[in-house]
Amino acid sequence: MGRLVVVSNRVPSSKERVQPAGGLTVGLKDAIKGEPSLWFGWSGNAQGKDDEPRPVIEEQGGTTYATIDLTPAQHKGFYQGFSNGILWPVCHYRLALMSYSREELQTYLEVNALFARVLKPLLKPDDVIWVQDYQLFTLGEALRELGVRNRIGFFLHIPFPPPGLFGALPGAEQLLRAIGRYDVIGMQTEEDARNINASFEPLGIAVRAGVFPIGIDPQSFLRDAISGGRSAQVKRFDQAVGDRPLIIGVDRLDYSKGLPERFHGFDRLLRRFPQHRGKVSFLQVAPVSRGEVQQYRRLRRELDELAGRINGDWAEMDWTPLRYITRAVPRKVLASVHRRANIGLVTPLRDGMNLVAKEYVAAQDPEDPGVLVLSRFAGAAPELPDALLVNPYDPDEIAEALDQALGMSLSERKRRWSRMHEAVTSTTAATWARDFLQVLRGAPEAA
Ligand code: ADQ
Repeated sequence: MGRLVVVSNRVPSSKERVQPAGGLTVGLKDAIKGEPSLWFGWSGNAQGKDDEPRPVIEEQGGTTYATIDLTPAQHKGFYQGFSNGILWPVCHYRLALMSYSREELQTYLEVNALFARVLKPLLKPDDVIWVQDYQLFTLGEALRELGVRNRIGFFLHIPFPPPGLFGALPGAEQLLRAIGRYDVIGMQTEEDARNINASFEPLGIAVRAGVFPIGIDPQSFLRDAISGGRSAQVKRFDQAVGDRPLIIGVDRLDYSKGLPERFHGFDRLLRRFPQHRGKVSFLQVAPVSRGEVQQYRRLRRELDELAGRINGDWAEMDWTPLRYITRAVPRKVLASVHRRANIGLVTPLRDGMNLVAKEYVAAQDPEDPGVLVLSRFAGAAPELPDALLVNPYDPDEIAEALDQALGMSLSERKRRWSRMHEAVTSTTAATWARDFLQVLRGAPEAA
């Protein structure tokens, strides 16, 4: 069997290779374990020179990592500009947040072509190539144009919007034709697959996207949730919260995650259901991400103001309603706070999957599980119908679900949790990678 070649925009740093943080790295680490593999992509360094880059090659844990630096102009146009400032909002159904620039599209195409040129000499004839995510829509086509005949698969971690919405992006047709050159295309949900297939149809693109929902490693998250409880940070937190009910939210600080609406939802809970005042607290961890993009800076200001207002309105001398942290928190600490929390509050306006929802379920104590309040627009929602599903745009609906969760009987909590737990342990990071690679390896060779 040939090697597995993974290509993603960012290659995990040597620390992340040992202790992966996000879903993509966890899932892929599992996939590359025990088979010869190569992982290729950007090093994370944006101070590269203008000459054609030479990849830096490292071996670690049986995998070869090959990385290149980007120049400041490539980083700005390809990564910050076209990927995060244009494709990200469009794919999350937020056309009005896109700031389109033809130059940035050009840089995006150039960096994808550059990836292809640097990768090609590293390939062997029987390798299978698995390309990850929206930064690399056109990499497969660029490889084909260089004469690469290997099987090439593509997985999209974020949503794919309906054809009319994606079609409003200038250059959409060019991107769709490029995506259509992959041998296997994977999406998170049925809805995403329907949307991209409907975009392919009028262009006569024959390939059809399939559904491969990503998951977590539930056993390892549960272990972290249990062992994290012994840390001093968690003990201090437990003391501060006491036996009051706790709501937890964990997200990158991103406008797709519905954070202002969620804060308003918590505010409505306290306004409309006074029995919870002075009791329930809400911990939101939201590490700043993409701080250089204007929309993200604006969101941060909005949340700072809202958090201040909510605490100003409701706090008492001995009770802080909202704890809001914009720094990263160690994974074990987070896992153990998930276990302690009575409610996991996950309300993205749109999300490819949302692994936090699955992590919350995995971390629970089966004898006294908490309740998941989940947006119906998260990719995880169709897999977790036993969560309390809400429309994340409606703070009143969020408040009502929180009130319902706070009053839910132990038997109902157990019933809902055990079905969710079944879903989280049957679709994991490992099954995601295994299922995708099985289809890719079985695909006919490029003509
Ligand atoms: P993200 O948008 O990053 O991922 P998510 O799926 O929730 O969203 O994954 C985030 C990961 O980072 C989780 O494992 C979470 O625990 C971790 N994390 C978040 N905040 C953290 C913090 N403060 N400290 C430590 N860890 C933190 C994208 C898509 C998703 C899709 C994934 C995987 O947007 O929809 O589910 O890829 O495909």
